[in-house]
Amino acid sequence: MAIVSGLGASDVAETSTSTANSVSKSPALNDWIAQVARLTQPDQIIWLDGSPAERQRLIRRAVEVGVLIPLSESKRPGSYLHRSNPNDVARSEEFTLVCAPSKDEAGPTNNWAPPDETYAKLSGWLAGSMRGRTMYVIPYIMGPAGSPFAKVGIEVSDSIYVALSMGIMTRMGDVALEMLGDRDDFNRGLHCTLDMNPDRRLICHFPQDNAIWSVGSGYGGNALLSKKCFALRIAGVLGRKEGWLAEHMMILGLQSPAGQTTYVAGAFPSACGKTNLAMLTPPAALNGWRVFTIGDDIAWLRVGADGRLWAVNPEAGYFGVAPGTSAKSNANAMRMLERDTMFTNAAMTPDGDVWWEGMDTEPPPGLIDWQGRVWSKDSKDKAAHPNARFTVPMRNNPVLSPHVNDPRGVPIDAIIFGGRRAATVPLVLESTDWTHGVLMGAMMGSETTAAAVGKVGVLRRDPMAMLPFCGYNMGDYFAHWLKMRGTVRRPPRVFMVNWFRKDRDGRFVWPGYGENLRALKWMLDRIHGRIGARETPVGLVPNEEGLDLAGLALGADVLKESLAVRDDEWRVEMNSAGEFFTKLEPHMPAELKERHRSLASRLSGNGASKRSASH
Ligand code: OXD
Ligand code: MN
Repeated sequence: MAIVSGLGASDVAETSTSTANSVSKSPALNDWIAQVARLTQPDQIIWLDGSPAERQRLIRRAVEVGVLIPLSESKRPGSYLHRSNPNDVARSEEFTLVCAPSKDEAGPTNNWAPPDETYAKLSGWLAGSMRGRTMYVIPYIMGPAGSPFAKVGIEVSDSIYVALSMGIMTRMGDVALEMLGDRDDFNRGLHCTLDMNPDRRLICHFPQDNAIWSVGSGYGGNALLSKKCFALRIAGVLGRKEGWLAEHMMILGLQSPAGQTTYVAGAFPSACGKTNLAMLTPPAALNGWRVFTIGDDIAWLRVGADGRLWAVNPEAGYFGVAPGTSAKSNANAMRMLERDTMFTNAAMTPDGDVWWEGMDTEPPPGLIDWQGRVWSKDSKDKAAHPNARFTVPMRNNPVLSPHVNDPRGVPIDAIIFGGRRAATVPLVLESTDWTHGVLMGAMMGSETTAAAVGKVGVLRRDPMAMLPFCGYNMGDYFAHWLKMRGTVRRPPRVFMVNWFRKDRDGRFVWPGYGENLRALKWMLDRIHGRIGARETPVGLVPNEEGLDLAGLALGADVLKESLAVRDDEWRVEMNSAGEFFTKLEPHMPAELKERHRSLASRLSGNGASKRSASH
């Protein structure tokens, strides 16, 4: 039998210290666990069953060893605070590798290293790395159990924090072993924190082996291998092979006052408000409308028998950004976080609650910052880390969709692409057909956030919000999107949105949050053919009377600015996207280049005849 994980017998030493308390019916899984144990030599092996009693045992242990700090039972029942190593607070894109057989398969947007060399190097680091530690075997399902979308992964980890987080974020335990049965088609995820040294930190993907080896970090996006590593980078490769899409998208259901629900999937880069959008509270003037959450971060999309695109959220919990979450920005999230939540790198109040910047409450005296130091308003550092997170089961969400566990998923009528853009991109822009929609996604740019290590606020091209998560050549990824048009007979409409446009004084033009419903409502009106639009060289925008602004005191100039499409700004945008596309050669699809050229030629100053801007 081929050794799929790349753990060869020669890489491993015999160990007699490991004891397993369970085995699965899958010989391939049992062999793989034995191999990992021989390499890493844990003191004990615990197969997680996913039961509530087991969770309580793990929590007790995590508290004993100081990994979790219990919060006040009266203020945050069932909730805990975790303080990470200060060198390990965000995704490490520079240490994230796609170890496909060739560099060309990984493409120019990924860091690449040869698979054999990488397996050998990591095997060296991992040899004996779990001595004195417990190895948790974490079986999990991505997607609703029994769904044709669902896939099994097994993560092996030396981190109790990872084990507990995976119990929230996935359908974890015996349910996954049952689904796997005696088969061998599971994702093999090997995670070890080693000594948390950034010099020995690497998150490596081997798509050809359906395997991930992640070492040296305990941070969510690096260490919860179900999430970015499997459900996006590896699943993207599987999706290309099998004819579906794995995307960095939230999914929401928008119910009209008449009770009709339309499902929308939206790609936004990390920390750009996907969770807030997916849980949106409609403004008072639009009561009667309701938003229901299917997912807040990842969508797996397949073509249904009806020719529509159907989506599931493969996850079972949310790993969201805490700072900025408040009763005003996301009241549903504040309710969701009232209990049974793990917080990471939030500040702690003297009475055992959590606090973060943007919570819209005064920081209490005696606040303890995310590193455990006493904090005061005069402190120059933030009390909570800007990428402080909550990990919470989706069942806590007061607006969870009743269809979240539907094995068929939900039918998607609109896809939205949104970045964090101070200029150029209007509040909402509609594409004219699928190719144009794919181009909108491919042209996405966004200002960087604290979700990844590095400078914040720098504009970078982030196609479909997948720059850090596309597990293969980005040009081939665009081609896969174009090809989907062949099977999606009833494709969703595609829109671009921007909640983050700023005026000359640096203030946000559009009020955002719940008011974003107005843009969603316009999309629905467009989809159902109820309303016209204004044509611009780069797509369709609302007529000034097209947006429902009931109850919103928005000046005419503000509305105009929100919807403005300026040729000079778009010339810069087109050039910047064009430069990015050139980097993807020779994999950049001709059809997309052609559409990019033809849109650019419509902009004034680019040689084309000036078009009428009104319809
Ligand atoms: C996330 C991210 O954690 O995108 O979802 O970084
Ligand atoms: Mn994300």
